[in-house]
Amino acid sequence: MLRIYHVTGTRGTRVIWLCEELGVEYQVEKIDFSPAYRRSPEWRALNPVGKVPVMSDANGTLFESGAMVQYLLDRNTPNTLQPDRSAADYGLYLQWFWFAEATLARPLGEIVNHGRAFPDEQKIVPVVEEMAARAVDCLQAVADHVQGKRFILGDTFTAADIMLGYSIMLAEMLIPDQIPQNLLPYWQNLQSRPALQIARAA
Ligand SMILES: N[C@@H](CCC(=O)N[C@@H](CS)C(=O)NCC(=O)O)C(=O)O
Repeated sequence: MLRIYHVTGTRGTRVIWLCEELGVEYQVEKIDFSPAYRRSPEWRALNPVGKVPVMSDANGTLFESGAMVQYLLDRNTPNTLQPDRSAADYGLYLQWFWFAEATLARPLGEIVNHGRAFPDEQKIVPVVEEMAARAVDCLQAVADHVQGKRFILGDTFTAADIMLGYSIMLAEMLIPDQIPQNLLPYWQNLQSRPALQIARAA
């Protein structure tokens, strides 16, 4: 059985969303998100850097959400959630898939980390503002690319939308007033998917 170790609202949302879209069976194991538990030997045995999510199956354990998504895509073929490797838009698909976590989620993660590490009076406001500005640049790049399209590759929903969708969800939580207006139709379109609604509630 596929197990997804998860905390509501965190990156395991991507993995649950994908399983729902693909019809893959899974079990959610809710974990204690306290720093103390995430530092415990029990949790570090599953995720050596103390983060979530973790996914396990008969083959072993993974602790990087994009790798989990890619693994599930490759192990559950045929599926329609990634273009064929020979397709013209395969490179574009890879770009947005990776961009979601490597470039867009990075400054957002720094805002979260800064908030956790420094209490209000120690917060360095220009640092947070700089990270927000970097995230907005990324959101704008997504918004510009999806203008006039339903999904990042056009009419076809792919796992790149799942990767991006979670990062946009994170941006909405952290910098709600700075989401570019022309990103909203795409984001609303993603939010209308039942699979995302199930994943957000999990
Ligand atoms: N690149 C990793 C990032 C994992 C990550 O940062 N997870 C967050 C929750 S969504 C976390 O556990 N944060 C706690 C911390 O960094 O202390 C992934 O995509 O799995």
